[in-house]
Amino acid sequence: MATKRFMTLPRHILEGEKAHPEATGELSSILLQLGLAAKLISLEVNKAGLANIIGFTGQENVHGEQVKKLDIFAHEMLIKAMDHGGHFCVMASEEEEDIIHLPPNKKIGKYVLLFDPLDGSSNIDANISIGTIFSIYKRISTGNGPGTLEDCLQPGYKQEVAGYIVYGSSTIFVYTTGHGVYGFTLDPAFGEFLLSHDNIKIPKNGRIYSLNEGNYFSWPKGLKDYIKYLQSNYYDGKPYQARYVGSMVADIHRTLLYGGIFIYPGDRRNPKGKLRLCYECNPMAFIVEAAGGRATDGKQRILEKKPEALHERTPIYIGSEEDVLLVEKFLRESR
Ligand code: AHM
Ligand code: MG
Repeated sequence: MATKRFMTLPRHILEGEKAHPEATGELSSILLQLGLAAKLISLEVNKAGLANIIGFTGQENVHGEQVKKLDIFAHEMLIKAMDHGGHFCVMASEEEEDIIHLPPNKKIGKYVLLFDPLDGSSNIDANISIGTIFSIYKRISTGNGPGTLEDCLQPGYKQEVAGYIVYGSSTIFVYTTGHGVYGFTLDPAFGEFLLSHDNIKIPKNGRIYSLNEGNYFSWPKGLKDYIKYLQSNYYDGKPYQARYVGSMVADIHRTLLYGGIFIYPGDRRNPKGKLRLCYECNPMAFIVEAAGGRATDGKQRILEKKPEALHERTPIYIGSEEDVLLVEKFLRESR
């Protein structure tokens, strides 16, 4: 291995591949393309504050050109970056109702790509962190033709790779193949992602809980009891802390590094919560589990849920193992 101090994302991916002689190099090539797309989306996200000057998104800029909304830009950028390598048979995006087929003239491959191009995009105007989330599966349909909806509706434990990119005070690319979670920070001068978070392990428990307390009165009783328990107890001699960005990638990134729990529950008004199983919860659960954490919908492991529909939602309790086990106990006891 090269010295960790100058481990770029491409180098890390290629060295990882060398360590697995059976690897075909396809996943490496996919990850390299995703890294490139991430840089291009990051550049555009960084310009978001200039929207008033160079033209509001969704409207014309001073050059008379149409400026795309950032989430649409990210959606189209990912498709453009990923549809020509010959690796995928089908894709699906949170921004599109149906599965996305490869253009007719492109080679069809054996992988499936699911992504949320720009999660938390309602935060853009306030300069709050947002992110891209992705998941890669192997196709289950037979033959070399286009992939199918069933290819996209696989349970999360079947993911080959999952990752996210957080566009925050810096841009960070985090991915896992299920063995080790690695984070790379984009050096804007150098234009490359450098390994900054080697083999991330989520703490066994943490001091921070993260959820939208505005929905308190609709929560299930077990969740109310759990939060009250945290608020009336101490962690390491100090009160528990509430932190909620309202941008899942940022909230999960913090949870991964500092420990604690992130929750988007089902409640009286929305029994399945808000977050999407295929685009948001499965990839985050795969990453958090690979880092030693836990993710459940309150009754079942997220990664074992069989999606019935592309845009299906699920409650999620995710983070440090002991914290998730404890909330599960509260939920069980109140049923
Ligand atoms: P989006 O996919 O429309 O961007 O919504 C998802 C976002 C998540 O990033 C975040 O965790 C959640 O919505 C916040 O929802 P709420 O404002 O209800 O707390
Ligand atoms: Mg989203």
